[in-house]
Amino acid sequence: MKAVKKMKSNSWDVEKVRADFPVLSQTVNGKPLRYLDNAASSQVPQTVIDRGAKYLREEHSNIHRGVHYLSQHATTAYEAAREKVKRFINAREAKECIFVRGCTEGVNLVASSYGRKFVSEGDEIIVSQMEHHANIIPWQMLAEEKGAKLRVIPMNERGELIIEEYENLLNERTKIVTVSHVSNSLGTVNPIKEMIATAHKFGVPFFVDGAQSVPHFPVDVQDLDVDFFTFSGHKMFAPTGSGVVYGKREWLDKMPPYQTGGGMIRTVSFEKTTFAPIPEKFEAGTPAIAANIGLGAAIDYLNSIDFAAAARYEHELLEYATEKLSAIEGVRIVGTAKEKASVLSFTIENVHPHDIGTILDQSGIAIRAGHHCAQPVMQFFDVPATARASFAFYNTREEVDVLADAIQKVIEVFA
Ligand code: C6P
Repeated sequence: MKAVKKMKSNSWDVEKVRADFPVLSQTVNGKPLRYLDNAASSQVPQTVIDRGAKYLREEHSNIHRGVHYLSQHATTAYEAAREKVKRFINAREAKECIFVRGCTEGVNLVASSYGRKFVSEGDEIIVSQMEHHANIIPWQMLAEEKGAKLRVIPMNERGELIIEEYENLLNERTKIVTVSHVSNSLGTVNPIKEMIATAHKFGVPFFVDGAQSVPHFPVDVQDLDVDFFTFSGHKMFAPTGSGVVYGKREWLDKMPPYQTGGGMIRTVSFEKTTFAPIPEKFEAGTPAIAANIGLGAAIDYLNSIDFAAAARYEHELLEYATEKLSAIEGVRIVGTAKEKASVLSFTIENVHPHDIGTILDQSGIAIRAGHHCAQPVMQFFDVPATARASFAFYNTREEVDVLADAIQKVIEVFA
């Protein structure tokens, strides 16, 4: 095994951080687990596990409904988590942060609710060529339903959006632009602040799919001036079933409910129903209480570790991995944008990505292989699938070395 070089970010103590994540210390197939599938789901620190367990053991009850002790206690914990989200993304107010099951539900909520109110026949919706299916299909269905048109921002061979083409797509028929902050299949970090400013010149709101950005660097929704922003808890060290869609109040107040039922009304009669204000208007039914309290605990965790230093460390790790894999003959890196985060997609000549994933698993290395729910990206690069290593701040150079050695062995096996 190659020697582990010292990281440039000497402020980051990766071994100390790894000790916070119990899952990382196990062996898989007789080898130490090398968890490099963070873009699919990141791991959960002990503090988040403990917070979820405490809720289930001592506080479990429904929220916003009961006058009894437990219900009030759970409601307070749930709303405290919302406050943490507000501070984490720097929303103007906590009420602009709506809890959802995850990013997919966040996109569906806005496409359905904003779309019902503001999109009509002949209107246009701009998406990008590198979107996850979750940020394509809800808009595509909306367009079909309304007789509107989907316009697509193309990308170049490096996997970067062609900004001049984006500017040409904007016009008086554009009703919304929706782009991922970071591509899950390529790792490209899109220049969304500039793109948002351009859309606003046309009076057009901007939706950002932040599933792959929020876990990797600080995000400030006011600084971005973004109209809607969504992310999933399970990719940012929180449990599955947690997530947020942020929206500016000026939009959310005007939008109709997404789902209806208990917890989101002011009055109901058989003649007419009136709705609660935000955020309740968008939170019908009993939510994922334990998961979202866990999301609050994950934010506490990120606040406790110097997240900015974590982001710098992780970025250096990605650069190191890119260098190592690029040096292996037969490996093609898919997605070579100048600005990237976390994700390293690659193919190996004459080896199907699923075989790469299966062979690496035998060495305890967890990566993802497939189309990553981004088939238009695969079509653009003319590959059926890619293998994808994706990093978090608890990964190490040694893990990258083990990955590179294992890839070399795959190549030798198929030679
Ligand atoms: N990407 C991946 O392995 P959900 O499933 O709702 O938590 O997130 C959907 C989603 C939306 N946008 C982007 C950019 C994403 O990366 C994802 C989830 C996982 O890449 C599962 S396909």
